[in-house]
Amino acid sequence: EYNTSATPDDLLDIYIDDIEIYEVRVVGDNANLPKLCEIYKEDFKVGVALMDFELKDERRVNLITTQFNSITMGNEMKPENILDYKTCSSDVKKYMTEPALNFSKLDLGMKFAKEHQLSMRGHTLLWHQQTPRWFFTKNYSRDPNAPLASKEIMTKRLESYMKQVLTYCNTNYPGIIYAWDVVNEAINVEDGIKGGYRSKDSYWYQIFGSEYIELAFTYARKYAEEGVSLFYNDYNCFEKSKLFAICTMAEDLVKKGILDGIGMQSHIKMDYPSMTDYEYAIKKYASLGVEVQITELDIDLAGNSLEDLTKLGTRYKKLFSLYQSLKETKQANITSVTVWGLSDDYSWLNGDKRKYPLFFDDNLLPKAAFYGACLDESIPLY
Ligand code: 9MR
Repeated sequence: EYNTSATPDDLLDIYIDDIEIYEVRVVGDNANLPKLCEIYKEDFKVGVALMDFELKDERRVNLITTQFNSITMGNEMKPENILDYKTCSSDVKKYMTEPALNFSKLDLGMKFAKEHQLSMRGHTLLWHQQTPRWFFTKNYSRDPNAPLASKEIMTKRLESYMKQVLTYCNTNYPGIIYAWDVVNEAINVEDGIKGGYRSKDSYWYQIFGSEYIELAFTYARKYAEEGVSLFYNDYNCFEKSKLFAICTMAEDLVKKGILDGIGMQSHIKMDYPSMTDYEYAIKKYASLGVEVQITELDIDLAGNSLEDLTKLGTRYKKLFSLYQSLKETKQANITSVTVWGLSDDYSWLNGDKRKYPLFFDDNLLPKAAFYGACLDESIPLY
C-alpha cells in the first residue's frame, strides 16, 4: 500500500550491492544423453572451459558434471585476475620482488572442481596477454611510459609468482590440478626472430629474450605438486613453421625434465587444418616422448542451417575418432581433450557475427556436434 503522506525526510537511502541478473530459459532434459567422460574413460579426460557465472547456474552445472571430468577456467586463473595492483602499488618497496596476489577468483573454479570431484587444467601461469603492463615496470606503475623492470627483478617476480600460485593450489586444493599451462603462446614465427619466438607484443621477451621460458618451467617444476604435468600450450601449432619451432624449443626442456606435455589449443575451422596436417602435428609432438592434450578445441562455424550443423558433427566425429585411435594404438599419449566452452552463445568466437562452434546450443540442447564427439552412428563420418 502507498503511504501518500510520506515526505522526502521519511525516505531511506538504500545501497544495493552484488546484483546478479540471470536469464531463465525453459528447455528440455539432458539427463539421458550419452556421457562423453564415460565414452572416453579408458582413453583420456574430457574437459570443458568455463566462465565463473556458469558455476552457479544449476542447469549448466548438471550438464558440466555429467558430461565432463575436467574443467579449465577460461579467464579466472590468468595473471590479470591474480596480480593485486592495489596492494603492490601501495608499498612498492615491500612488494618489489614478491608481488602481492589475490586468489579470490582462482578460488571460484578450484572450489567448484573440489565440490564436484572434477579435475582441473591450470590455465595459465605465464602469458604475454592478460598480464598487465604495470607488472613489468619497476615501480608497478600504470603510466604507459614507465620503463620496464630489469631482468633481475623480473626473475624474482616470476619465481615468487609461481611459488605463491602453485603453493596456494597445492596447499588448499591438493590433487585437483593435473596439468598446468606453464607457458602460453610464446612462439610466433611471424615476428621474424630466430627460434620463432614471440617478441613484438611480449614484455617477457623484451626483458629476457627467450630465457624466461626455461626459467618458468624450472620454477613450475620446483613448486608444483608432484605428479602434475607441465605444459607448453599454443594455437595453430599444426602449421609447419610453428610446429618445428615448438618442437625445437620443447626438445631441450624435455631433456632437462621440466616439460611433460604439449597443449594443442585447436581453435580450428571447418576446412582448416586438413585432418592429415592435424594428425601429423599430434604425432610429431608425441614423438618428443611427452603427453599431448587438446586444450581449447572449437570449430569456427558461421552458419546454423541443418546442413552446416551436420557438417560440424562430422568434423567433430573425425577429430574424436582420430584422438581415440591415436591413443589406443599408442601413437600419441593423448591424456585430455577440452572443448573451449559449453554452449554456443558464450563462445569467445562470437563477435560481430554469431558463431556455432560448440556441442550445445543456446538452450543447452545437444547439437550434431555433440553426437559427433560421442561417435554416434547417426552422424556421417564423411
Ligand atoms: O576464452 C577467453 C576469453 O573469454 C578472453 O576474452 C580471451 C582474452 O584473451 O581469452 C580467451 O581464451 C584464450 C585462451 O586463454 C588462450 N588461447 C586463446 C583463447 C581464445 O582467445
